Amino acid sequence: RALSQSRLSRPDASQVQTSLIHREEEMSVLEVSVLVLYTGGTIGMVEDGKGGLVPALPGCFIQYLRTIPFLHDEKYAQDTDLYKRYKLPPTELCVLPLSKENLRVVYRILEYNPLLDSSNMTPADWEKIAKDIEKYYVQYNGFVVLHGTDTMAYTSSALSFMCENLGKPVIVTGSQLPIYQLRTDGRDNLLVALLLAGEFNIPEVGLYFYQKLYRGNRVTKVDCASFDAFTSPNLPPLADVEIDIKINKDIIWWPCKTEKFTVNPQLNCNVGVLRLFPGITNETVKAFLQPPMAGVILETFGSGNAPDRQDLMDIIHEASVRGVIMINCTQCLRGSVTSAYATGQALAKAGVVAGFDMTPEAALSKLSYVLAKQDLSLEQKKKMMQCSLCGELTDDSKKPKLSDSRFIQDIAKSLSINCDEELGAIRDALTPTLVCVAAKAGDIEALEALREMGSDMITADYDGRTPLHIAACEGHLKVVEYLLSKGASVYARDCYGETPLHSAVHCRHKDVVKLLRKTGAHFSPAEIVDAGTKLHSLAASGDSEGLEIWKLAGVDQKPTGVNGEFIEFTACPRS
Ligand code: ASN
Repeated sequence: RALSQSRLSRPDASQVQTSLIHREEEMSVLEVSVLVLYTGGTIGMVEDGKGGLVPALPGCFIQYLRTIPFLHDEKYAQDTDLYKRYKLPPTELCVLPLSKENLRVVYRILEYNPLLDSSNMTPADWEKIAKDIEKYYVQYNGFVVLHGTDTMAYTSSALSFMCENLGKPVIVTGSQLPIYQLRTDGRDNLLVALLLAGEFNIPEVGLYFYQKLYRGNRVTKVDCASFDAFTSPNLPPLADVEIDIKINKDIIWWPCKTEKFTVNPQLNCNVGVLRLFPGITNETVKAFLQPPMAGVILETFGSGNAPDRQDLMDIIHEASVRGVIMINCTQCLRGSVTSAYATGQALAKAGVVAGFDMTPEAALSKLSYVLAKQDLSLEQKKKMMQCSLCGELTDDSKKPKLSDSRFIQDIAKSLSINCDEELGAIRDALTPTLVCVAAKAGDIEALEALREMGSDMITADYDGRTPLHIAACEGHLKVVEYLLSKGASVYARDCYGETPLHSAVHCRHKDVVKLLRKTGAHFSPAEIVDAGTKLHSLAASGDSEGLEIWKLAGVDQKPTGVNGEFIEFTACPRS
C-alpha cells in the first residue's frame, strides 16, 4: 500500500527508502485467511483397538496440527497477537509459516460433530457444508473441506452445483492414511489445499489429491490402495503441484455473471444410478423406475449404448412419459456419450437424455439439484442437464482456439514458430499487457478482439493488477460489466492485497462500486480495520461524498462516541 500510494505522487529519495522498508515489512505480514471445515475421513482417524479406523476424539486433530512446524508457526502467532486479532482461541486457529509468495495463511478449523466416515455422508451433510461456506463466505479468502475419500467425489460434485456464483476457492481434500502416522499423505494434502485456498484465485469447488487439483465435479475415486486415489478422466487438472504450482488457467471456470454468491441447498433425493449389464431383465428396470423415483442415471455401454429390444424401450419410454428424467452416462471411465450407434439412438428416442462426458457422481448430484428447481418445467430441467452449469461436461463450442487467432498466428509466422506450446507462450507474454491497455482506455471492442484471439480477461500485470482493477480505477462502468461477464473476479488481489472494489472506492466511481457490490465484492476484515483511519479522516474533513462511497462499498461508520465522533466501523456483507 505504501508503494501504491507512492506511485500517485512522486516521492523524494527518503520517502522511497521508507516505502521500501514498509513494503518489506508489509509483505512479510500480508495475511490471507482460510476456513477449514473438518467433516471427518481417514485423515483424522485412529485405530479403535479392534483393528478398525474411527475418527479421533474431538479436538485431537487441531491439537496435533499445532505440533507440526510446517502446519503451525506459534512464534508468529505470539509475536503478532494472532489470537487476539482474530478473536479466536488457539484451539481453533493456526497459521502457516511464510510461503514462497510472501503470504501467511491463517486458518481456522471448524470441527464437525460427529466426525464422519464419508460412507455415512448424506445430502443433509452436503447442505451443512454448503451453508457453512455461505455463513463464513465474506470473512475468508478461501475454504478447505476435509473429508473422507470414499464419497468425496459425490460431495465435491454436489457442492459445485449448490454453491451458485462461487467466486472463491473451495478445496476438498483428505487422505488415504491418517495424518498421525509416520507415513501419510494427509500432511501434504492439507498443506497444499490450504495454500491453494488462500493464495490462488480459483473460483471453483476443487478436489486436491496427490499433487493435482481437479475440478470437483470431474473426479472419481479409482484406487483404494494408492495415494494417487483420484482421476479426472475427461478434464486435465486445474493445477499441477510440482516444484512450482502450475495453474492451468485456460480451463478454470471463471464466473461470468454479475450475481452474488448464494447457496441453493434444495436437493431431490428420489434419484438413483442403474448400471446396465448384458441380460438385465425388464422386471429389474421396471422396478427401479417405479415412483417415487424422479430421476435416474443409466450407466450404459461404450458411447451410450443399451440393448435396444422393444419391450425394454417401452418400459423406459413409459417412465419418461411419467416425468422420470433419465440421463445416459457411459460405464467407460473416459469418453463421452454420442449418437454413433443405433442402440444408443434407441435410448434417445425412448426419452433418455445424453449426459455426455459427466461422471456418474456429477450426473447424480446434478440431477438431484436440477430436479429440486420448482420454477422449471420438465423440458427446462432436461435442457439444464445437457448444459454445463459449472464445467461438469465438455462443451467444445464455447472454447476459443488458440490456433484460430490471426494475431497470434501472424506473430508466430514471423518468428517461425509452429508448436502449440510456443504459441501459448507468445499469447501469455503479449496479450495480458494488451488487455490491460484496452481496459485502461475503456475500449470494449479491443477487449473483444483480444478475447477472440484466445486471450483471457483475468491475467494480471506485474503488480498483480487485473484488467478489472484497472477498469474500476478508471471508472469505465461498461468495461467493468464486460469483464465481469467474461470471467473477471471481484476477489482478485494485487500484490498489495488491494481488490477492484478498493480501487473503485479510492477513485470514487460510485456506479462501479455498486456493480461490484452487486456481484458480491466485499472488503476483507483486515481492509475494514484499515478503513477506520480513512473514514476518520474523511469525517474530520467533512467529506460526505467520500463517506458515502465507503458506505456504498459496505463499510459504514457508527457515530457512537460521547461527542458523536465516529469510533466504530462495521462491515455490511450484503448491500
Ligand atoms: N473410509 C474413509 C472415508 O471415506 C476412507 C478415506 O478417507 N480414505 O471416510
